Amino acid sequence: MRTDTGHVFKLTDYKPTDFVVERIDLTFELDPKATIVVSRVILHRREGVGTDVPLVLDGDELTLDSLLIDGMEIDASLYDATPDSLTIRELPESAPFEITVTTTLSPETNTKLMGLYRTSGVYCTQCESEGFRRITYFYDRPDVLTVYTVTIIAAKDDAKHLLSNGNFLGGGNYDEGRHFAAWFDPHPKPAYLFALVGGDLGLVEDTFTTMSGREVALKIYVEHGKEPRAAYAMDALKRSMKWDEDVYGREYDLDIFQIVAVSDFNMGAMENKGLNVFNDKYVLADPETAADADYANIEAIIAHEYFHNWTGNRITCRDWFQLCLKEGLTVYRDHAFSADQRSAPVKRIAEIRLLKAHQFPEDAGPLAHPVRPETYREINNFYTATVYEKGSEVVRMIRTILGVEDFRKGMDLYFERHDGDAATIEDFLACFAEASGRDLKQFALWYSQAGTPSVSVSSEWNETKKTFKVTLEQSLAPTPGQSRKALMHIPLAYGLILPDGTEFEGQPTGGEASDGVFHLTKRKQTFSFSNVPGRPVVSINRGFSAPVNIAMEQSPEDLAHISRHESDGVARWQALNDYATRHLVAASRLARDGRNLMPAGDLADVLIATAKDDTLEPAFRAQALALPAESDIAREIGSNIDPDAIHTAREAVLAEVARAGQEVFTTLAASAPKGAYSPDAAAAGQRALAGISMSYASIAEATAERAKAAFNAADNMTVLAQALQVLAHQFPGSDETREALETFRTRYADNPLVLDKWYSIQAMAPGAETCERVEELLASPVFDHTNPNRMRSLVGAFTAGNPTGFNRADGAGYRLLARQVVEIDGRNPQLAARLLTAMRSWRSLEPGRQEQARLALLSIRDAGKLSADVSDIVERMLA
Ligand code: 0A1
Ligand code: ZN
Repeated sequence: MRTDTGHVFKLTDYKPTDFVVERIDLTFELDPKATIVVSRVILHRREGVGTDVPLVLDGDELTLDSLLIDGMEIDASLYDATPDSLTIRELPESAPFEITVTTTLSPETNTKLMGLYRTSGVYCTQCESEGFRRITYFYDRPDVLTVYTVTIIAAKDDAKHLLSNGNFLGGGNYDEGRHFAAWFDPHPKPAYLFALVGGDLGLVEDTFTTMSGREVALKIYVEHGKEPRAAYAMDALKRSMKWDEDVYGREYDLDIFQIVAVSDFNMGAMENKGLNVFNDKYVLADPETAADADYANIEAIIAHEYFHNWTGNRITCRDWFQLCLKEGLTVYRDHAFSADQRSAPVKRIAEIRLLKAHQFPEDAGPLAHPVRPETYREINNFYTATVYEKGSEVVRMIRTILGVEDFRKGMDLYFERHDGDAATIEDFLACFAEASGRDLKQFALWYSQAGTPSVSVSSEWNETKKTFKVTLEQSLAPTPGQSRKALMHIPLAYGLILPDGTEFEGQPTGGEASDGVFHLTKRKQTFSFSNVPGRPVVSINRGFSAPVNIAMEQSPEDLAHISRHESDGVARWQALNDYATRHLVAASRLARDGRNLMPAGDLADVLIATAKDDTLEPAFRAQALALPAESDIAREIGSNIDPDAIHTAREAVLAEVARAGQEVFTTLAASAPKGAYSPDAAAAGQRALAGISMSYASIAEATAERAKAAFNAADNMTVLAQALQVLAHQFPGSDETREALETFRTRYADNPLVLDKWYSIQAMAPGAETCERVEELLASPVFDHTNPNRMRSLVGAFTAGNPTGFNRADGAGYRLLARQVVEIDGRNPQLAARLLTAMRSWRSLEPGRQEQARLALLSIRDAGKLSADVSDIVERMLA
């Protein structure tokens, strides 16, 4: 294991390499225990670098079998090889030279799933961020771009398909039942985009004709027998390719695009040039095994990886500090794609929910970091909601500030100027500044300052003068390593809704406000409107134009006015959600103090009216009915959190809404589309509305019968999983629930991805007892501890999706996680570190739980040999 060296990498230390790589030729002789890798690299000394400077290449757990320079052995005194590096001295002054490095790997025992490993009999690689150095000694950094030629040799019966990046050069038979394939990728790339796959796989093929008329072969490789389940992914791929041409004018650039689905993968997927490797969860779908959310995820992730071909691969990052350059931008692009394919407001609502659920707590806790971090100890710990989701929000704000046209001009300039480069955030911003003539210096703080800004909003209506003033004031709390913050440029979209429900169109004075956006650039600014016919209600941060917390005293009547008249669906949902959140926070406080809760009749009325309003699309109504989660309420409360009180309050409100709207919910519960299943957004929206209504109706009836009947009658996974969840969460211990869980388990015993839903639903069942149930499931001989999807579906779902169970007052939930983290760390540090981040908000708990959490964190810290990944997280959490 690479244990923690404590070394801190700094953005300001960036320096180009001493040697320039001209090309690399790799040969792999695949074998489960002893794969031989021969790497021939041509390099030359960079101009101005002294002849006394050695070549220092990266390694990780490597042993050097042999080293040749220009085909000749060299004296042992001229090089040093350690597991982490290869240093070669006395290399030519300026002429190019070739080094030949041979290493031997054991893919079968590579449990970290970084570098070359085996999963279900398939050889596969994962090189981002620093996996290539586990294959051979090389400059494993994103600013070293070169062309790759790859030859793969393997026993035919061990690996029938031999794949790598770029275009296929040729292949054929070799000796003793072996064969080979050779690939050449003409596009210079960094090592993290290298990929190799070898295995006997099922293949789904199609073609795509690009806008310039080139035909591209599309191939998706999956386990044999699962080919029909790749049809939706293929369709999503073709739609993504077309969308990038239509919206950004970006065309695919190789003759072939390949996707391979594997069952052991640390993340969602990886954008290796021309050869994407996917977690099979994000490729495989059919109505019987995948729910609507799975289809939507597949569509989004296929698009995300495909879009990386331009934002990430053609233009890559200079160093890992710039990760958001490719990730934030590509998330922004995949969000826009999904919005175009589905309902834009519903997609935006889901994004806001996700951002607030994952990124806001990160920004408010010990793991807070800027969108572009300035230091790191372990880069794998920076594939975060901040880099990805907030990174996307920052790009979205650039679009808001510039407007659609100038934004597109900036993107065009970026593609034109930096194609083939390893670029920085400064390069990216300069393109937008130049294309629009706007100064983005203050805006750039979004990349360097961590934390979620707060904006307090107050307003003043003068009935006699008919003036209306909106005062905005920004603040940003200190975050780790950043005690003082500078003032930000915050673009806040707004609307002034008049008493008759129409919108006031006048322009304010007091600062820049164009196209319905206040540009808050000072600490405090007042925007004044005159000739306003009647007292308006402000709808602020419409569509969540800036990722900030808004503090505003708004009466329930004003919020109801917005939610009735807002023309923008997202803003309408925001008003409703704010209203519900405020109620739930107040109710939770009463529950904590053991007092009676106030009635929820007004809230219930608004929700039921929305549920009934068939001028609104069903998916929107389903979103409106989904009350803020317990974790959302906890985040709003902020400190001294008692998860049990929140649960009690939320359940009581749910029950009150359910009883008040029983009739409506009963009708809507039967409104799911009939006939053959289709994953399209409209049908999925209808199922979502029917599903949540079924859940309310069941709560009102206080029996498991309705959910059990839905379970028995279900002819697709969306309805089946929804019914199982209602049973397990609302009626635990009932006969119906026991029976349904058993039916589900036996029906899908051979389908691990579906069984993951069974694990997650049980792990998220509220209440202290779930902790024991999770332990029991973990101890089951059929549970595969080495597979990341299994671990996430059980341990991840429990820790991140079950506030009462995980935060059990006696600390048993924290101890469970601590034991798992230490155990997993020995095999797969990345996974262990990621699971541990579930404890990032531990300091906002009430004192008793805080102490239990602290003890659990200390037990990890003192557990002995920890990976760099886990030790980095645990140290930051305890700091
Ligand atoms: N670049 C990928 C995410 C990714 C990062 C690291 C990995 O290593 C295990 C794998 C994938 C993306 O954004 O999709
Ligand atoms: Zn990505």
